[in-house]
Amino acid sequence: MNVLLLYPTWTGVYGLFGHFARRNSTWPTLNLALLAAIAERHGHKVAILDGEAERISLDEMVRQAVERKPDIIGLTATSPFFHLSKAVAEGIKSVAPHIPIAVGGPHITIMKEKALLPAFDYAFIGEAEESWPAFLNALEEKRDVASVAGIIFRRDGTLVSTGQPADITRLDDLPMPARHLLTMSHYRLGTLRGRLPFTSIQTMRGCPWRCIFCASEALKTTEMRVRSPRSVVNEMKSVVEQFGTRHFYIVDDVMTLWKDHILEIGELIDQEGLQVTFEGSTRANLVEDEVIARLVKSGLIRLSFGLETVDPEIRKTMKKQVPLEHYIRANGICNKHGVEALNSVMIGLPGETRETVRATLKFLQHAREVKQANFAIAVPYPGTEFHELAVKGDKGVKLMTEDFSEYRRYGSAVTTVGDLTPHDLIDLQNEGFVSIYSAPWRWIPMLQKHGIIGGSLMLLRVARLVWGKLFKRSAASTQFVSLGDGGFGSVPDMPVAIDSGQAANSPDLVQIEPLDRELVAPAGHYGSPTRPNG
Ligand code: B12
Ligand code: SF4
Repeated sequence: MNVLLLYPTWTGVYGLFGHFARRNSTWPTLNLALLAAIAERHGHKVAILDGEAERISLDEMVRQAVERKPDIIGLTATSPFFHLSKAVAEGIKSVAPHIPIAVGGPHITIMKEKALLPAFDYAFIGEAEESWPAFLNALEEKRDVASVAGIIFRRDGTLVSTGQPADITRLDDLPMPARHLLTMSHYRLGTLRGRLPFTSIQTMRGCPWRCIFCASEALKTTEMRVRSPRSVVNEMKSVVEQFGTRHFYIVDDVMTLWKDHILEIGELIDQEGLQVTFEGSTRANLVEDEVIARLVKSGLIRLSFGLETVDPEIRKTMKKQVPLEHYIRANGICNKHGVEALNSVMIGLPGETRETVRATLKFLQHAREVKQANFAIAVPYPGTEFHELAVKGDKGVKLMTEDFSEYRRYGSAVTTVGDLTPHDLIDLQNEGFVSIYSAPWRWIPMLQKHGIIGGSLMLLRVARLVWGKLFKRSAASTQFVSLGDGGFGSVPDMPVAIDSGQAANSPDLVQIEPLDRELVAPAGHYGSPTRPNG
């Protein structure tokens, strides 16, 4: 079968700043590359059209897709960009209605039948490493696809759902993502060391926590699976040899969850003599001095953590379970070892008021260890507890729209929170940006990361916001977004350099709240059942 996988360009919705966001960081589509490798393993001929990397508009993507005459097309979708996959599918169907179109990804897993719009023929639920090849083989052999678990499709006008797909337990058995189908030179990530050619890599799946703004439960990510460090480092080695790419973004939800795991990866990188750098995202309570010191030797250059808010009540409600003090300490550890630390902050969680937002900003102004932060508006993505609260209007949060294309984090808000309207939230986001970013001594790292043109645009943004404030124009009417950095789940983000001063003394750490259940490490790798680090 000729399989064509499409990744529609998405930063376009952010306008001119989206252009610079993409210039600063362009990500490979890891899921489609993995599904492509699996299809190739089963003897299918696969191509990937990455609209984001190749700078292909939606219309052009439709044209090229139809011209290639594939036997089946596959699209992926997150909630805020589902409308783009839908637009591409509709475009294709309008000129080539006979080409079957499948869609998968987090949005489909969460929305299920509701996502099977007329332009799509098949919707894939959950992890598709088994269902995808089984489906392709059935289609090719003209067998009934109803025998494949994990899909939804229409038959004689009614929806057929084949239930949950098989659990993917043995990550080591999966092939390496088919990066040879991507133009690897297009993928770059802005860091303080420049725009590094990079690729993403996954070393484990899952996260045991259940923050209310994260779709962890709906995506079943609380089921932990882990790859062997050997297979991870083999993949890194092959990427270096095949493509010369030496920077890796580890897409694990919590990169330092099991320290033995990540330390062993570091150990093997060293044993192999791989000259690589890597980064990832974690929780501040899982940042330990010795671990970071060790990982830096193997190439760790950046860590991201979600600080979110300083308000104690909101922190309780959001269920992140990381005491605030850990952020000061984690940033301090990163600074000490020369690791770039990105802190993400959220505005608009349940309980938010002007005062709580300003308290967070004040904290950031005084937390001298924190050098970079970005300000996102909290979005109640479907499948999250936050979404449920907002739909019901609980805890002072009310959902204003179910139009997911508005579910961006920058220059767009979809809830009211207490007295704060969506416009107030956008105003506060801009105010936060100005408050932190107008200090000239914070501009150096920004220029370092975004270059002269990108940096100037940022300064222009600050100037326009200040101008808007001076002349009492609503900042919400100028819907700016910030330049991309590529921190975890946060593009386009503008990391804000907050301070370049000396680290202050960290307060004593308080004990981390325990998980409400025992966490068992996946069998075979790390000995007896264990709790995560921290
Ligand atoms: C790395 C990452 C990013 C990176 C890279 C994205 C990329 N190009 O690959 C960046 C930083 C760019 C990013 C951006 C965003 N992200 Co993000 N991201 C992730 C993260 C951490 C890992 C994704 C990944 O590679 N997983 C590994 C692959 C193998 O798994 P997978 O993508 O789920 O794919 C499997 C199935 O879904 C299915 N599948 C997927 N597509 C298809 C297609 C077909 C045809 C089939 C058959 C099957 C199928 O099969 C795959 C194999 O099992 C996830 C969290 C997570 N743990 O997954 C969040 C996550 C996907 N991101 C999320 C969000 C919200 C965003 C943003 C909207 C943030 C923003 N800026 O506003 C943007 C959206 C970008 C976009 N184009 O859609 C949410 C999505 C929630 C939702 N309701 O859709 C997630 C789930 C985080 C969370 N827990 O809430 N993200
Ligand atoms: S936000 Fe991070 S820690 Fe919280 S549930 Fe999601 S992945 Fe886990």
